[in-house]
Amino acid sequence: MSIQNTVSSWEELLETARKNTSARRVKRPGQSPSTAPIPSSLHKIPPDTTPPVLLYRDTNSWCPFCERVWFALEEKEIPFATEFIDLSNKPQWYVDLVPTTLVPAAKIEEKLVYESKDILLALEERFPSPALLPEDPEENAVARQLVEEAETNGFRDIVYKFLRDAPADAHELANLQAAFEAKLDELEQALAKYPGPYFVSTFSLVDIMYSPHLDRLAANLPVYRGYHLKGNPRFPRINAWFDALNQRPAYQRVKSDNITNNLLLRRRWGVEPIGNPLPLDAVDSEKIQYRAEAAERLSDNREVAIGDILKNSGVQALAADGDITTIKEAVDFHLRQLADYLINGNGATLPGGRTGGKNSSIDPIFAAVGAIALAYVRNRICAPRDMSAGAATAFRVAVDKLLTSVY
Ligand SMILES: N[C@@H](CCC(=O)N[C@@H](CS)C(=O)NCC(=O)O)C(=O)O
Repeated sequence: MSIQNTVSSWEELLETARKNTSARRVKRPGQSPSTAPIPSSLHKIPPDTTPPVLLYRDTNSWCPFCERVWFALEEKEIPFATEFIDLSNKPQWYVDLVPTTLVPAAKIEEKLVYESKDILLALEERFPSPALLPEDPEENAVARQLVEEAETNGFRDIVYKFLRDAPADAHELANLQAAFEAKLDELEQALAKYPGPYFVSTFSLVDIMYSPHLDRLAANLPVYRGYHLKGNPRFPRINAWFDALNQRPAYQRVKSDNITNNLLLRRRWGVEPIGNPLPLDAVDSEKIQYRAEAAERLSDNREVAIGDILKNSGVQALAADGDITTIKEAVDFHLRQLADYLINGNGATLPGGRTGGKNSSIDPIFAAVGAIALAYVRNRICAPRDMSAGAATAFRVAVDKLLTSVY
């Protein structure tokens, strides 16, 4: 049997994947990012009309402040367009346009607004329904105050100091931890003031202000500080708040996943892990819509994925006489096997390597290329830049499974 015939073709894989998920993205040939999400509300305006909001955000979807604005746009179902700004090489027009030169910024019906908090308030003013601030005037004032305080109460400074600073000794680390816990105690108390899991009696901009930061902390503290926020009995309300947030479809669209957060802290901020990454979320990885979304993304964007692996993973070093034809074939095969496993392989016996069977010989170069390609994409996938957090989790779980059968 030829290699190509042992798993389905890309066309077959894409077709099956699309039958199992409605998730689609726009392709951006030759640009970064190579695909972009389609706002869930875009169908509300006629095709080819300009949406009322233009969001300027970071290319990698790592920016927690951009996440706030995206979260609100999705909650309020406001149609919007996105302009991606490369923060490592900001275009001069952006620097000229936005006084702080930071992302996010937005044009709301042509009016420029910057600073995530101010964008949230401006969106609320222009698109009041569904409301993300309470209707009751008293509670509305409390919520507005909490939104302001989220920027001024020292929360970010204190929590990220504990996460990112390299303390001189155990005493200093203990001080950073104590300051961090005291700050979270304040949030815990704030969450107790109104009935229900949120900061006020309904989901609001206050939750949006805190969510990207608390999510990153919950993912990274166990790995970088050996400290657990999720399941910590000191913070029952924060934990109930996480659970409530996770029920919101808009949050599922915009949030990142634990592994992306873990990798980002090491690569972008140079923080050294002291523990292993969190275990992958088994629930998300088993859901067919996430598995299909991951397979759809991989199949639809395969050319970019394969090109990236060939260029950046190190597999080129295995090419005999510099000829990458067989290397490319091996990468292509293993990625198709991954897409196939995502769609068809939940719980099934693993397919085995290229040859299989105990009397057949394994081609070690073919297997090595497969192992490199799979390990590389596992840590390359970034949620939600490339796919939703649920799909990225399903993707990584499937890769881990396949890596057990490469040789
Ligand atoms: N206070 C700002 C903070 C925005 C911010 O720090 N954005 C970062 C990305 S996470 C940025 O634009 N960095 C680029 C730079 O510092 O030049 C807000 O809430 O919008």
